[in-house]
Amino acid sequence: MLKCGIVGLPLCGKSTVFNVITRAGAEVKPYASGKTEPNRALVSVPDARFDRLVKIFEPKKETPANMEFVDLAGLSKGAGQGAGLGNSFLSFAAESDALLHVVRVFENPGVPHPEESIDPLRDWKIVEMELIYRDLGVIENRLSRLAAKKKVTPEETSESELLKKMQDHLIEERPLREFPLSEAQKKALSGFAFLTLKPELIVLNMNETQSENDPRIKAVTEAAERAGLFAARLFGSLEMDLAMLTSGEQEEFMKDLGIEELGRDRLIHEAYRLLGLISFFTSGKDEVRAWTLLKDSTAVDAAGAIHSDLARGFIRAQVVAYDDFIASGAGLPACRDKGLLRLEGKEYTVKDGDMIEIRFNV
Ligand SMILES: Nc1nc2c(ncn2[C@@H]2O[C@H](COP(=O)(O)OP(=O)(O)OP(=O)(O)O)[C@@H](O)[C@H]2O)c(=O)[nH]1
Ligand SMILES: [Mg+2]
Repeated sequence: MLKCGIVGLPLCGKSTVFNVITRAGAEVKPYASGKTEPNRALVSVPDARFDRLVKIFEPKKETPANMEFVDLAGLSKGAGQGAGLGNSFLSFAAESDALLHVVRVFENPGVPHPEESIDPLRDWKIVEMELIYRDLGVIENRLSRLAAKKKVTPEETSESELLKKMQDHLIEERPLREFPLSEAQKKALSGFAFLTLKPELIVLNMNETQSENDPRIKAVTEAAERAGLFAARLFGSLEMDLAMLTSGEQEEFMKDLGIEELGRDRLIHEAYRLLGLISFFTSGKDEVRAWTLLKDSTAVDAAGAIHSDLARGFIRAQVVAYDDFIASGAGLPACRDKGLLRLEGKEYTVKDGDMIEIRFNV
């Protein structure tokens, strides 16, 4: 399951955004150990194709795609070099597939700001720097370990050459997202869980009284665009209040305020799209289920998302595109007759909307 970690400065509204996103049917389970574990919750991703498959198969069980959101402690300056509570939470960020970066825009005299003024562009950069420092630390550790080795393999030599280039890049205060890496290199580096390589969605947490023409909002939005990132706007507190109302009350409230779509739905969709996520489906009489993968994942990744046994014993994936399935009258035999039902190998790149059945042997 894909995990999205929520990062940001202390008191920028991370928990508020977490509550906005995870309210409906989401189970917030604080871990037994208490404060040292972040809040986690599952959110189901709305998908019309999934709803249609449920109608067609009438399964005993239906399981929409889920994403896990993890609400982390605030990152203070220096967290990337080991300071503050935020540091231990960076390891939870490292576990995440994607980051939701909350930036405070709202004015609220009752809520202190760690930097003592409202400046979203500055705040965004502070946190980006902490993420950069943390990645730098990971690289330095690895390089000194490699340097201490008596014998290095050719692979290790090329690894340390690459890491040194990445190190120079980070020292220039640039995220690894902007460092040219092939897919194969990214895969080889995945064990390092570099934070600045993760897809990131910025959430500007505003008051409903603030205008999007506010120069501070423009400044951070433009800087994000230059970095290839998107900054979504959200009325954090207002949306959290809305979440407490019944749906009838919600509608009325939204009409009064002239809001068409809940920020929550927009944000989940935005996160899904921007993070480059795709869905594939498994369907039958027992269960119709939607699964989430990162774009460019292979058939083995899909198998592994279902169960590690399926990845280990993978033989073939039987695949039909959702659109083909619907167009042929929603029957697998018809798809087979038309040659739309394919058998794919390990390296097959899964497409959004693929209906997949894994053949395996363990
Ligand atoms: N006016 C206003 N207040 C907000 C908004 N979002 C959050 N707050 C307030 O800011 C305070 C901090 O919000 P949280 O969501 O707890 O912030 P956080 O980032 O999780 O804080 P830490 O986990 O302590 O770092 C709370 O008192 C919120 O009510 C907003 O959009 N508008
Ligand atoms: Mg919090």
